[in-house]
Amino acid sequence: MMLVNETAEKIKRMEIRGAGRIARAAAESLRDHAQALSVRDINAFRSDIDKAAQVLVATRPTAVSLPNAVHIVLAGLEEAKTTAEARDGVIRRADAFIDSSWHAVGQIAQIGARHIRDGDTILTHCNSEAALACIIEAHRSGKKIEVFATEVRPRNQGLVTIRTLNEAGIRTNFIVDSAVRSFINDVDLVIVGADAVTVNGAVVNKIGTSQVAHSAAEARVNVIVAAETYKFAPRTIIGELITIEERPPQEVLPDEVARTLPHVTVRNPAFDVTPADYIDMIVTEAGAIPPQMAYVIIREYLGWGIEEFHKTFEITTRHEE
Ligand code: RUB
Repeated sequence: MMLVNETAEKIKRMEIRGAGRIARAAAESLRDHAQALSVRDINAFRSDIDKAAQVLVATRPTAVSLPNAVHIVLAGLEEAKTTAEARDGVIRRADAFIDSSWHAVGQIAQIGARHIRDGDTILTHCNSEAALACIIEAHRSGKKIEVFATEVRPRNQGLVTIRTLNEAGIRTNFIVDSAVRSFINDVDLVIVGADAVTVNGAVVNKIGTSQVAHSAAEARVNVIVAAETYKFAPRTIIGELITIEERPPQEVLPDEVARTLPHVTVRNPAFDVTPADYIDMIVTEAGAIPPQMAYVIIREYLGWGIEEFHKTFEITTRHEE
C-alpha cells in the first residue's frame, strides 16, 4: 500500500524520480488512498481525494507527467453519484493509467529502436526509462551498439543509467557532463527522455540536455526524445510556461564549504529547455512525430484542445460577472 504523504516525501527527496515513475507512483498512491478512505459522504470523499492530489502535485513542479496522471485518475470524480462509484472510478482509472504507462514505454522501445542502426554509437543524458528502453530494445534485436552516458551532476543519475546498460550487456562509456562536446563526433545519435514537452515542441529535461542538443546540432548528430504522451503539457497551449525546479544548494556545495564563501551563491536548476529546432523527432507510444506536431498529441491523446481552455475562460468570466 502506497500512502500519499509517504509517496510525496519520496518524490520530494528523489527516492522516486524520473517523470514516468513519479506519475505511476502518484496514481498508485491515489488509488490506495481511495481504497482505504472510509468516509460515506460523497462531498467529503471528493474533497479528501482532491487534497491528496494537491499534496502529490506540489512535490516537484517540472515533470508534467505528475499533474497529467492526477488529472487522468480524477477524471469523472465530479460526475460520480455515490462514494462507491467515485472510489471505483479512481481505482479503475489509476490501474488503467499504470497499465497504459508501462505499455507506452514498451511501444516507445519498439518505435525508437527502429531509428537506431546496427553499429550506432548513442549518447544519453540523465536516467530515462523511455530512452533506455529504446537503446535496450535495439541491443536485444541484435544491433551492435555502443553508448556514451553522462555522469549527471549533481545527483549522479548517470550511475543508475550505466548500471542498467551494464546489466543489459551494452558497451558503455561513462563521461563527465562537460565531456559531451569532446565526444560528440564519435556519436551517431542522441536519445534522451523528457519531463515535459510544450505545445511548440520544446523539451524540458534534466539540466544539461540543451547543451547536449546544442553540441549535437553543431556536429549534425540527430537528437531523439523518447516521451510518453502524458509528458506533453496541455496548459502550454494558453502560453503557460513550465516551472523549472531549483533544488537545494547543498546538492552542489556542502554547507561547510558554502559558509566560507559569503560572496558565492549556488544556483541549482534541475531542468532546462531544449528548443524544438534542436530536436529531430519525438518518439511517443502513438508514433514518432516531429516536435512541431506536439499540439496534435495534446489534443488527440490527452483530450485538451484550445476550445477546452476557451470554455474554462467563459465559465470563469461568467462567475466573475
Ligand atoms: C529525470 C529526467 C529524465 C526524465 C524522463 O530527472 O530528467 O530524463 O524524467 O525520464 P530527475 P523517464 O532525476 O530529476 O527526476 O523516461 O524515466 O520518465
